[in-house]
Amino acid sequence: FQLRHDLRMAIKKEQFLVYYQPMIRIKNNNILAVEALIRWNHPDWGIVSPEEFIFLAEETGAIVEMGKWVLRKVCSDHRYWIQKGFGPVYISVNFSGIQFYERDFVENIKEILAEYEVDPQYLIVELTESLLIENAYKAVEDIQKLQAAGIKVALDDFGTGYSSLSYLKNFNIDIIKMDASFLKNILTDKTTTIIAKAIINLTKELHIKLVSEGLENWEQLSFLRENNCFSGQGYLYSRPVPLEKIDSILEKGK
Ligand code: G
Ligand code: G
Ligand code: MN
Ligand code: NA
Repeated sequence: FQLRHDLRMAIKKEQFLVYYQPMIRIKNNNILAVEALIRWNHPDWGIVSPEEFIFLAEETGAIVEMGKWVLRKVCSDHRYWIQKGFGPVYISVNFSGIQFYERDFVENIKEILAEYEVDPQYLIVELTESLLIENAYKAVEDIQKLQAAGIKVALDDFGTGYSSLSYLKNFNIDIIKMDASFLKNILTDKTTTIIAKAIINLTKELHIKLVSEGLENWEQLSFLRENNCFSGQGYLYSRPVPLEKIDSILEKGK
C-alpha cells in the first residue's frame, strides 16, 4: 500500500511537522506546557493525521526513527523559544509501546536532550495505560530512570483502559491526562460527572497534576473551575497549531 512505502521516505524528504497544543492552567489561563503532535505533510494527500499512520509506523518499526526525529525537533524548538525570550517551555511528547519498549529508550532520550542542551525538567513523556501493563516491571523501572534524569511522566488517555486506580499505586506518575470522553459527557451524564469529580479530587490528594483533555466549551470550563481542576487542553483555547502559530500564542502569554 502506497502510504506504507511513502512513510519510509518521509523523514528523509522532510515531510514531517510538529504541531503544538497548549495546556492551560484553569485558574489563570496561563500556558503550562505544549503537547507536540506529529503531522505528515504528504505531497499528494496534504496534512495527514497520526491516526492514519502511527500504526503503520509501528508495524514497520519506522516509529523509532520518527520518534527520535520528533524529539530532536521539539528540542530545537525549545531552544528557539528560549532565544526568542519566551523562557523555557515545558513540552509534552507522546510515545507508543513500541518506542517505550525499545532497549535504549531512556538512554536515547537523555542523549538527544544532551545533544541540544535542553534541561530534562522541561520534557514530559506521555505514556498510555495499556502500554504500562504490557510489561509493568520494566515500566516501573524506566519511569524511575526517566524521573531520576529529571524528566516528568504523564499518563495519557486516563480512564479509557481496563484501569485505572491500580496504576496510581503501582506507577509513580507526575501528571494525569483525563481522557476527552469525560468532558464530552459531563453535561449530559450524571455518572460521568461524579467520576470526573472523583478523579479531580483523587489526583489532588495524591499530588498528581491533572490535565482535562477535550476542553471545547465554556460549560466544560466552568465545571473545571468549580471543581478546581488544575489544567485543561482543547479546542476552546487552541487547536494543535504549527510552530508559527504557537509562537504568537506563547508571545501573548509571555
Ligand atoms: O493530534 P491528534 O491528531 O490527531 O493525534 C492522534 C494520535 O496520535 C494521538 O493518540 C496522539 O497521542 C498520537 N501522536 C501524535 N503525535 C505523536 C508522536 O509524535 N508519537 C506518537 N507515538 N504518537 C503521537
Ligand atoms: O491521544 P492523545 O491525547 O495524545 O491525543 C490528543 C488528540 O486529541 C489529538 O488528536 C488532538 O488533535 C485531539 N484534540 C485536542 N483537543 C481536542 C478537543 O478539544 N476536542 C477533540 N475532539 N479533540 C481534541
Ligand atoms: Mn497525548
Ligand atoms: Na489523551
